[in-house]
Amino acid sequence: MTRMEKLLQTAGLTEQEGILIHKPSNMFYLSGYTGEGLIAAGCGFQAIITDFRYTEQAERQAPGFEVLMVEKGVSHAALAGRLFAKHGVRTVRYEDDEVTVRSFAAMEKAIPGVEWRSLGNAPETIRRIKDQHELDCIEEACNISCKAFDQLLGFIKPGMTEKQLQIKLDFLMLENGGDSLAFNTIVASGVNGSLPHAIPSDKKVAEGEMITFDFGAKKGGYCADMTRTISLGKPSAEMKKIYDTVLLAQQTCEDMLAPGKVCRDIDSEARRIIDGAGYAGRFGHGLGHSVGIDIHEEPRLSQMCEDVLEVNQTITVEPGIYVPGLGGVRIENTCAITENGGRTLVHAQKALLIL
Ligand SMILES: [Mn+2]
Repeated sequence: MTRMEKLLQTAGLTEQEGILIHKPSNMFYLSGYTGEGLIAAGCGFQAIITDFRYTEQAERQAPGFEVLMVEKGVSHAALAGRLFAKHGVRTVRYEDDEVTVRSFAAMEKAIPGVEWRSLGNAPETIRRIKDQHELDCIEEACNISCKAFDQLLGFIKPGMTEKQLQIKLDFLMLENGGDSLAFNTIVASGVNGSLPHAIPSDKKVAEGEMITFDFGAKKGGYCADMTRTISLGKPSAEMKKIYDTVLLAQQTCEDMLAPGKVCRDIDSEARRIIDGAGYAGRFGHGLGHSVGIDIHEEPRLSQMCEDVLEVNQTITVEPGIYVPGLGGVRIENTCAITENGGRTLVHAQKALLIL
C-alpha cells in the first residue's frame, strides 16, 4: 500500500471526497516532492499542482503523481477544482492547521459548490510510525551530527565566541554529509546556559564554564536532534551536581522507553528525579518529542501526552536544569522504540566531558 492509499484509508475517504495537502512535510512524506505547490487527491487520482519552476522536479521526485501546471489566471485551487469536478468530488478535506484564513477564502471562491471539512491529523497520524528507510535516514543524520561534534571538541578553546563555535559545528555537519541543518544550532555558555533556546552570541567562552550544544543535521529529508553539555575546565560543585542530576534523569528515562509505556509517566520520572535533587521549577519544558521530517513531531514526552509508545516511533529524551544567573545543563538523545525497548541513535559520550 502506498502512503497515499494509507492516508485515504486512515481518513476514511469516500468516493465523493477529495483531499488537499498544503503542508510541505506532508507533501514530501506522501509523494517525495520537495517543491512548492499542493497535492490534490481522492479515490483513483493523485496530482501535484505547481508552477513552471517545479514541474520537471515534481515529475522526477513523484512518479505516480499527475503533475499539473498553473497558468496565468488559473490558480492552484482552480486547477484542483477542475480535477475534483472531473472525479465527482463533493466534499474537500483540507489541512485547517495550515491553510490561512485568506487562502481558504480564495479556495472557497475557486472551488464553488463543495463542502469543506477538516482532514484532522490523518497525515501526522500515519507519520508517527517510521518505516525502515525513515529510521535509516534519522540514524544517519544522528551519526553525521555525532561525527561533527566529535571533531568540534578539538577546536573549542577559551576566548572563542559562541557564534564561532556554532559556525564551526554547522560547517562540520555539512562537511560530514548533512544535506542541511535540522534547526538553528544552539550554543549557550556559562550564564547563558539557563536559556533553554539561547541564540549563539558574541559572548566568549571561558575557563570554568559549561557549554550546551543543541543541534542536528538533516539527511534524506529527516532530522537528527541531540544535545550535549561540556565543561571548559573544572566545573563548580553546584554545576557538577546539576550535571549529575540531569544525566541521571536522562539515563533513567531513556532506560524506561518501551512499547506500551505512557508518555506522561516517563516525563513524570524525569521531574521526580530533578525535583528531588532540589531543582523543582527549573525544568520548565517537556522531556521530549518525536523526530522525523519535522524536528518536532507527535507523540511528546510531556505531562499533557497520555499516548502510549509504539514500535518504530522515534523520541528524544532531553531533560534539563536551568538556573538564572548560574547556568544550565541539557543532555539529549534521539531514540527509536524497538520491541525490546529504546535504542539510542546518538552515540556521543554522555558522561561529563571536561576539556
Ligand atoms: Mn529536541
